[in-house]
Amino acid sequence: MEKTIEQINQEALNELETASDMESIRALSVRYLGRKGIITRFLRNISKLPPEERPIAGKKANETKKTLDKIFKDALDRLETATADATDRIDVSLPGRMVLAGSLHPITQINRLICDIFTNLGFDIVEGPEVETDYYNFEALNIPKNHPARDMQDTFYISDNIVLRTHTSPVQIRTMEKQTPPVRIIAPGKVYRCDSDLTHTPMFHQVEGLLVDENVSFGDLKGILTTFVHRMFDEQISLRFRPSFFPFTEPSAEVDILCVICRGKGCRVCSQTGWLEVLGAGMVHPALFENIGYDTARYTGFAFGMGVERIAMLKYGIDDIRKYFDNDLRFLRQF
Ligand code: 2NM
Repeated sequence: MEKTIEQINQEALNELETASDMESIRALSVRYLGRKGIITRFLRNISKLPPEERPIAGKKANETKKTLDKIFKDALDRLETATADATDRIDVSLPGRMVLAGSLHPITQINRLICDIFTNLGFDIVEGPEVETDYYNFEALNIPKNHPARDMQDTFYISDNIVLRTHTSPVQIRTMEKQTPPVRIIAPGKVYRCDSDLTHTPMFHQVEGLLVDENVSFGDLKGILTTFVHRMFDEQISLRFRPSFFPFTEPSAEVDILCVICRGKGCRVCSQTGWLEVLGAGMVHPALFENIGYDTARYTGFAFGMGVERIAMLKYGIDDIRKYFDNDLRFLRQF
């Protein structure tokens, strides 16, 4: 015996109960209402019924088809909004996403600190080319043709006459050529030397300073450098000026500070001397002024130079300069 339309309707509703996803509801809709669906077939078979039953059976079947269609569509709609709700809702219990903040490289930080100290003392910052001529890197600085610093072992040569600057002094020469005294400048920047070990890298950073005016004395130099060292390291730290030699200054000195590690007792960092070298300095050699055309009877000046990596190593107690160039975040994040 054929199923009644009521039975078919009930079966469809029962099946809908167990359909949990949109895919199975759509399949159900096709199975009952599709072109070859159960209800569609039922409607076609109505013509086989006795004529007096046809109108009522047809009416009931069409009504069932309409209500089932609506029930399926509603069920699909409900599922759709439920899924959309779940995706769009903000889960306030989720942990936040960390914003990763970068930071300045320790060498950049120390370089800026050095520049800040000298600009506060009235010095201007000047920059110049890293590829230099033999004249500006050596000749104008009174470094003679046979000087070991000119050796291929120490200097990167681009060609016979062109080098990577081995110090930032060429910047000071270029500035003096353009400017009459008073000159009060510092020259920060990258410099290059054929050298690589625990305390040397082929590229490092320097800050050099120059002050030229009438009546500039070694006492002025001592005052400026003492103030610098006190602001950079410690207001109490002792300094000593030790005689030295540079081709571009006369007299020349190296500046030591009492070892920041052992406070003078002697340790591995200061090689048991109790002192650490932080700067080179001196009174500008008159030969430089003659090269530039400054009146040596009227003007005197002092100059100094320091390695930024070395200052940073002493300030932070780092024993291997290469740590600054490894880009190991475990190292860099400490600054
Ligand atoms: C040093 C030590 C002593 C220096 C000299 C000059 C210049 F170009 F003006 F003459 N600039 N820097 C100088 C003097 C640098 O570094 C250890």
